Amino acid sequence: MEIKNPKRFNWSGEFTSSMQKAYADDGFLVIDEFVTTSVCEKLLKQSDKLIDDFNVEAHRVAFSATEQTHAASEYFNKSATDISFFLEEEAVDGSGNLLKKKHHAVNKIGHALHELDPVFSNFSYSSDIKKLARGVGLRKPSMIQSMVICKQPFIGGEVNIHQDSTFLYTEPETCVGFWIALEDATVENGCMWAAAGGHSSSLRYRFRKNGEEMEMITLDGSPMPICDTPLPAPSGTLVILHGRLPHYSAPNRSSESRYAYAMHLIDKNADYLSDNWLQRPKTFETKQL
Ligand SMILES: O=C(O)CCC(=O)C(=O)O
Repeated sequence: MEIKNPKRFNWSGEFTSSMQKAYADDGFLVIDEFVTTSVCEKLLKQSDKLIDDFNVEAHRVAFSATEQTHAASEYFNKSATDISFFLEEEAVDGSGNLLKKKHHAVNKIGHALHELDPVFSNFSYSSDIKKLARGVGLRKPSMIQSMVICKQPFIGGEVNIHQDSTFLYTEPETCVGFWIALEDATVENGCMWAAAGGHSSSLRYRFRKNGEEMEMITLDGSPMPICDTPLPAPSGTLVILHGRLPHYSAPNRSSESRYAYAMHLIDKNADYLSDNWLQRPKTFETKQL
């Protein structure tokens, strides 16, 4: 496989025509120094504070209930409307006991940070994010999901190859991911890899509700294109990912964590399907982008 280098841009406050072309050609856009060091530090500090307040014992009890998979899927569904904590697979033993300190055990925090946490909310609804959302073609952008992905040292889990529209499906498809490196993401600590141009191929799967259960249905059984482009991202880099773009990240076996903040947006003009996993009651207040 020929390894490609991503095109890289800088943010001048405008979504330029060359950015538009790169996004249309590749299905991703890498913008260096999009977020200042001090803002990255602020978001990291807030992530740390959220983990400080995370009651890991209550979490353990909930997950050691008799119906383990049921508890896990309830916890996952509920995370649409709160700030939940998911643990690295290698951080817990078979009985749910932590094998690591909690600050080194959390895999991800989500999925409503953009609405519920003042620090993340302030950042997520900034004017630059609004401008970019329009730049990538969302006419009525709506932030639907947010998460901090921790990729802990030594045990940071792999994120399997996927297309984001699999999980946040609209008709027509409009999902776009905004991913920000809060720490340096390198090939060594599990940066993302993408299939350049792979957003032009079909959507392979949908993850959807079927009654009380979730299921992954195949829409097109052909293999995903090969992810030929590593996306190393010094802290502060923004990576925009088209909803159809195949991408993944490898496990982190290095001694450096790789914190990132990811937001997923859709266009409100499209239909957000009622069988998507992430559902919010009408009473849940969402801000306007
Ligand atoms: O941060 C990662 O490793 C993966 C993130 C991702 O796949 C996404 O935001 O869609």
